[in-house]
Amino acid sequence: MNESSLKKSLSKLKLGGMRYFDSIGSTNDEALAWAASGAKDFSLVVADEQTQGRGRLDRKWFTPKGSAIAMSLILRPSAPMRPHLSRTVGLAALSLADACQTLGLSPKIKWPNDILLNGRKAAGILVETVWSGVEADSLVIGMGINVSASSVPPAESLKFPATSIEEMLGYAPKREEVIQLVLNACLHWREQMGTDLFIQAWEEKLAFRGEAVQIQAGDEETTHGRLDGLEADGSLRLRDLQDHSVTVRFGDVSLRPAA
Ligand code: BT5
Repeated sequence: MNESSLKKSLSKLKLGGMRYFDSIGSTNDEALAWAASGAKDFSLVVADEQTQGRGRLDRKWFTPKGSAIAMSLILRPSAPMRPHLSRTVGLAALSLADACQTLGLSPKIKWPNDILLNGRKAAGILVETVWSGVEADSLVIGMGINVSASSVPPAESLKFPATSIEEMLGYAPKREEVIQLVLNACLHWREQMGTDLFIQAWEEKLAFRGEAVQIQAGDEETTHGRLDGLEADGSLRLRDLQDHSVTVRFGDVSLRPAA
């Protein structure tokens, strides 16, 4: 992938703008700065390599040269989208899942922000907001996708096992084609963001649905329960051991199958 092959693949999409980097610290940092200085809706930052790629809570995200996708999409929320901004991570997850499915894979969404292939993490999402007072001026959807096998970090550096599209498909698709699939799916799901169908589609793709899981949120005690589904705002719903409904909100949450 290079700037011109990417531009060619995305030529039919109405992007607000595009910035491509052979190497960058973090595409989310670039997109946040661009959004704050007036980037148009649906502008895209893509890099071949990230040297300071970030996950949640500034955890490191590994994007070695020539093997992965690091992209950040800037959305300026329209009036109908505004009441549903808490669903933005779902928009990203459904877009990534659709792209994987089009490639012939069977993705699952590990709530809130991971895409699993065969139970292993193949992509991560980091949504960040540019605020204007109390209003969200724009959203930056950062997506990191392991395309080639060489994008997968060493197992000993990970808390959750990882994989790549190549490991699952037997070949590495062109990264610019994967980006095109993700953006097309995003255009579709963005229009549906306020609908019940959106929540249903998101719910259907959840990993561990109906299974026993444990949730660790920050320093709080671990919650044990069965993964039930999603609330209207995209929060996760569990049934605890007493069969009570428990809502888990977004944040520093890690979801695991029950030990
Ligand atoms: C995430 O965080 O999964 C969000 C990752 C978002 C990355 C994109 S790339 C484009 C944009 N620019 C950025 O700077 N970021 C976004 P979290 O759930 O906190 O998971 C982070 C953890 O995933 C790390 O602590 C590692 O254990 C693991 N990890 C790091 N690199 C990985 C990779 N390439 N594949 C699988 N797991 C990885």
